[in-house]
Amino acid sequence: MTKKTIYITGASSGFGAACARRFAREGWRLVLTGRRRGHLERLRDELKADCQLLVQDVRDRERIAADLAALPEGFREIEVLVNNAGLALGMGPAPEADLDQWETMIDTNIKGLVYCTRLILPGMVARGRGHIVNIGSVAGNWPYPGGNVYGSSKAFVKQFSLNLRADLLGTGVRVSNVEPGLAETEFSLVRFGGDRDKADAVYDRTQPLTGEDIADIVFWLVSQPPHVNINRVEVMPVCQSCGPFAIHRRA
Ligand code: NDP
Ligand code: 8X3
Repeated sequence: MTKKTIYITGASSGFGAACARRFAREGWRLVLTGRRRGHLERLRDELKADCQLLVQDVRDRERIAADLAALPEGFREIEVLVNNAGLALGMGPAPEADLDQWETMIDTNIKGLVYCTRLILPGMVARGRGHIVNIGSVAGNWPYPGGNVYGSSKAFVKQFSLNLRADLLGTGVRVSNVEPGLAETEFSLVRFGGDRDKADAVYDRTQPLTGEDIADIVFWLVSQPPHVNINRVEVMPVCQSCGPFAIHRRA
């Protein structure tokens, strides 16, 4: 049987690396992208799978297009795109936020995801099959203090996923949005600018989701029969829930 190809953005750590491990175990061919060459190379050596690395920034649309065009035969027919690359930067209130950080989140979480989708989608449509799995977040569904632009970028990802489904009606191409809550990856370390204590405090005395939990969900989505499209999956660890609305009371 011919191997199927999965293209995973942000495969150098966290959910992306876990998805790479899961699909490699299932015998898939992999295209793994990210900026950190060393991380990707170590993962490739570990996986011992049919694997192409694209060391690239999802914000660089020309580079993505050129890298896609240069993929060797056998890796070009992408069956599944996991739009996973993304980040949160900072968690301060909007009036004090750093505009550069806001711009980086918009450029990565929204524009990067849109570029990969637009560049890979036509091949899927031409073949009459394919699956785009976007990694959204509970932050796109529920507001929280300091979630400002990060949460809004994930709300975009949710609506873009649903709108893609509308556009892709009749093509055979599936779209799903995975919306995780608290999960332990490098996410918090990145969010807090490398501050290990702050990052560890996020997961202190909790049992968060893991990259493997998310990879299992992605694999399950993709393994559904071709006539089944799971539109959205929102998932939290049991230790996480929703809070009440906040009410400011006069002194
Ligand atoms: P990690 O920080 O562990 O992984 C993020 C990945 O994104 C890395 O591989 C990183 O690769 C890649 N990435 C970031 N910026 C760019 C860029 N400009 N170009 C290419 N790749 C980039 O975090 P997670 O695994 O947790 O995050 C994966 C996704 O899951 C993100 O979209 C995140 O928003 C989302 N998410 C995370 C949750 C969590 O609590 N952990 C919960 C809900 C959603 P590199 O640095 O090598 O470029
Ligand atoms: C990551 C989950 O709650 O930290 O998307 O925003 S949260």
